[in-house]
Amino acid sequence: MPSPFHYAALSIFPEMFDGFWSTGMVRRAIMGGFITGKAVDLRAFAEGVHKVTDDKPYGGGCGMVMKPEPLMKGIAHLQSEMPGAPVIVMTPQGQPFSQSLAEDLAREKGMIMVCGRYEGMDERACIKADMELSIGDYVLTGGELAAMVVMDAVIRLIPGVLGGEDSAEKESFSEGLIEYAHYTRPPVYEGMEVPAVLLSGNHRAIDSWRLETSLKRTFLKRPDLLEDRSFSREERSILQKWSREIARLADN
Ligand code: 6GU
Repeated sequence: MPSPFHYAALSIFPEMFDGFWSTGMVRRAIMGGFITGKAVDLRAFAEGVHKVTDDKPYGGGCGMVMKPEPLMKGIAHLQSEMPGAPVIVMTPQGQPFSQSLAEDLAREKGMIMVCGRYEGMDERACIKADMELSIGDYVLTGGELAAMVVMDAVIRLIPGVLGGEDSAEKESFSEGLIEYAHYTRPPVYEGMEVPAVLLSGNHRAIDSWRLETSLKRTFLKRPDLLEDRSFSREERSILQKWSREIARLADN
């Protein structure tokens, strides 16, 4: 058994992570000894009776700023527990998160997720960051949900976690196409039939039907994903078949 990967979040709302650690595949990854996960209360690193983690911005303006000292102490504490783990600051100004970044991060021995709140963190605490990440162009009330999104995408890629070894790899965005359509029993539901090829037992025919529907769905729903794709021979021949079919219809 290889040693587990360690995931930690630094937050003023550590309880937000309770459901994340205790549910589904992340729970199984922890139970199976593949990973450890914890959320650490930023307030534990704050000074004084009131354990204040935020303060008014210099220069005025509305909103509050996260004080640098608790962030620095919290990060240093987690780094001493998890040597070598990258410090990832969650902020809407960060680099856009993607499947390819998830694949890179799944090779690290763990991650320290720093979750900002309020209007942001004191700039001087950001120097500790190895990476700043955003999960998209919209503003959340804090980095916690974003940190869970990133950890979720990374943890499912850790060898052994998914069970079916290659099942994470095979899926849509890693291959650059939208996933093919899935069906399970019953064979007819409210008059809608499962495509016959899936019941045929012909695995070559099933694979090529899946590739064709995957390509079709991508072409219709996310044509941008096909723009820079280097198509396989089989994909190219599917596109040429469509092209002939469309030309035939247009010539009618
Ligand atoms: Cl990482 N944080 C916040 N507060 N909002 C976001 C985000 C992060 N990513 C997208 N929106």
